[in-house]
Amino acid sequence: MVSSFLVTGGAGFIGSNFVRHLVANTDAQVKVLDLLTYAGDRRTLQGLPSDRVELIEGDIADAELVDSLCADLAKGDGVLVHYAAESHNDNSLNDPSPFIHTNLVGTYTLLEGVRRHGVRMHHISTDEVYGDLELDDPERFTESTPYNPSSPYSSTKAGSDLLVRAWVRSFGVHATLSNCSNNYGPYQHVEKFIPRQITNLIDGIRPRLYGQGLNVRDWIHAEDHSSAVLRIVERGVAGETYLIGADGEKNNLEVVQTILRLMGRAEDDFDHVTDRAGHDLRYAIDSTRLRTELGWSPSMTNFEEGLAATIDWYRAHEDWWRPQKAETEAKYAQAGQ
Ligand code: NAD
Ligand code: TDX
Repeated sequence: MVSSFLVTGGAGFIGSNFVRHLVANTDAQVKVLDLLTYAGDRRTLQGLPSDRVELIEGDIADAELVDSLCADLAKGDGVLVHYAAESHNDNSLNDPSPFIHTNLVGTYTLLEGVRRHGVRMHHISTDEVYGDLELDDPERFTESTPYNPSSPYSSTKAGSDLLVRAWVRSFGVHATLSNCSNNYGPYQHVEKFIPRQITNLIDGIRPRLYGQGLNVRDWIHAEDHSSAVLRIVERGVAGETYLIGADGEKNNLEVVQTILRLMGRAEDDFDHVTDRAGHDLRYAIDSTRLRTELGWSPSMTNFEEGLAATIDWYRAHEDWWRPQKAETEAKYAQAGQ
């Protein structure tokens, strides 16, 4: 059992879900390193026990800070789990620079910290590094699919994965990697597809579908992503990559129609808007390796139930998302979206 974790990006969407998962399922001490960018919020960690979870506000590219946190981790045989990233494709099309800083320079800085202090690391990545699939492609992404990223976001995530692999091979760093499909659940920023549409409907605005809505995403609940990451930390083989997915392929039109139905609206009550530049057509994960080698399986496999619970969460937590909503919609309006 791991007794201490340093979770980068733990005040963001998936990282904070992982911190909650650790608190509920382990006895570990958790430090969160988070810069609290527009996507991070200390209120996301509210209610967690202060004797187990500590938030350190700082940049993963701050070498001195990272060095001292890695030195602390080394004393307690702790593990660094790296979620921090600039994570939104649309933002990366407007301004790639923070993506270069955090996803590439930040990951490099962490790798040097764990190398210096002999600390274990798990690197969180995305299925987008593999590019996209045709709608009728019978193959899904596997651990051996070649990298072929499309956007500034996915190319910097791909670069961060390659840095981790190089530090494993060249310097013997003890790291594992995972590439997960699209997450949904509580605490996701309102810029992302599902929370944007739910909060639009709460505000009486029609959902906004890019293009024809035929792009396919492979949805997994953030809680299942967390259980998979903990399983990899506990049983994964150093140097290896595991793909995480829950067989949840849906096109965007189906998702919008399900949200509309669950929120009591007509299924055609949405607008088509300007498509995303370079929009990836389809992502799909084959997670056989994680299931057969590490015995993991997802538990929240009923998408409609998970979506209904997520809608309930956004209805009950308007105080959490409201401060970001107007600014986010103003940015989309400027882009014709
Ligand atoms: P998010 O944008 O909600 O959260 C990112 C967090 O990182 C924020 O709290 C932010 O403040 C923090 N951060 C940003 N730059 C930082 C820096 N320089 N130093 C320290 N902290 C910094 O992102 P998310 O959706 O929770 O994604 C988390 C991770 O999971 C990312 O690595 C992302 O690539 C990966 N991922 C996301 C998805 C998805 O569907 N959202 C799917 C697969 C993988
Ligand atoms: O208003 C919208 N309308 C719309 O049709 C928005 C915000 C999005 N979309 C479409 C674009 C995508 O096809 O919905 C799909 C999902 O969009 P996002 O939520 O922006 O996610 P995506 O681009 O698929 O990337 C997500 O999954 C992989 C995360 O944001 C990444 O961090 C992760 O790596």
